[in-house]
Amino acid sequence: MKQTAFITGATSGIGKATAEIFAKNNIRLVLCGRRADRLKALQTSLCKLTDVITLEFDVSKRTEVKTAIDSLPENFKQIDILINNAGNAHGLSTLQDGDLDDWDAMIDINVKGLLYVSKAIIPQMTERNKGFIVNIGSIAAKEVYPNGNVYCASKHAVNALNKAMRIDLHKHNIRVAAIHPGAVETEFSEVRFKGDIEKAANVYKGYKALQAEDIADIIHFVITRPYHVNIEDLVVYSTAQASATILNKQ
Ligand code: NDP
Ligand code: 8X3
Repeated sequence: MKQTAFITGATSGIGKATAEIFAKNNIRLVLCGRRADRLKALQTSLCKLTDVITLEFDVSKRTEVKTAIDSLPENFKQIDILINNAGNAHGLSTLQDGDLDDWDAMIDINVKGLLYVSKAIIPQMTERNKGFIVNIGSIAAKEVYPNGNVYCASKHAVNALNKAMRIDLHKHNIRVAAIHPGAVETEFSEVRFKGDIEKAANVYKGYKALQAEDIADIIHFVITRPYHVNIEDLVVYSTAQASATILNKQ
């Protein structure tokens, strides 16, 4: 029987690339995000390869999450693979100069959003004693770098929740994995710098950054190991990066 994956943040970057590799490998897809036009476009291109449905909701809005997941048609209610990927950084400044709305957004989306989606999907996994949850953390989940403060805190929380899921769910035969990328060239920096394209582009200049497809490929590797194998935690850098702050820029 074909597996079904539920991917948050499928409209861009890592989530979109994951949807594409999953579709090529015959995995049925529930694609989520707030931008309906992008969800539609992705559905139109991937439905040639696999069954695809889309859910437009904001992960940080509790009732939206529940209503969207409850609305899944009967033949899409069994989720075999949950990819908790939706997330972003908002701003890059010292704590004393931080913007409270940015802090709320990062904590609400990266932490509470991941929890709301997981809480809605886990019960059908524990009931079946089967499932896979992949949490997209970050090198910011492992290190705190200058001006990263609240984003790093939100990703440290993802790291903690990944461990908590392992502890709580392994007895239900559910696999849980976290992938922690260094810099990946996506829309991430455009969001962090609030649409300042030039500032965002600078982040990826002077070296070959990871691409969304590199992470998608690793996610696909992780979910296709034999069922008794659980890769719990992976840090992935480009060859040019050695820590959150050490980059071999030319
Ligand atoms: P992108 O900005 O390209 O993609 C972010 C995705 O998250 C979009 O699809 C966006 O969809 C979705 N999203 C954001 N906020 C919400 C929300 N409130 N509700 C629902 N969906 C939301 O960035 P990446 O692909 O790079 O980021 C994916 C994940 O990888 C994030 O968790 C990020 O923290 C993490 N990461 C990124 C790294 C990088 O350097 N790029 C490195 C390490 C980790 P929409 O706007 O349509 O809602
Ligand atoms: C994204 C990578 O180093 O900008 O999580 O925090 S970094």
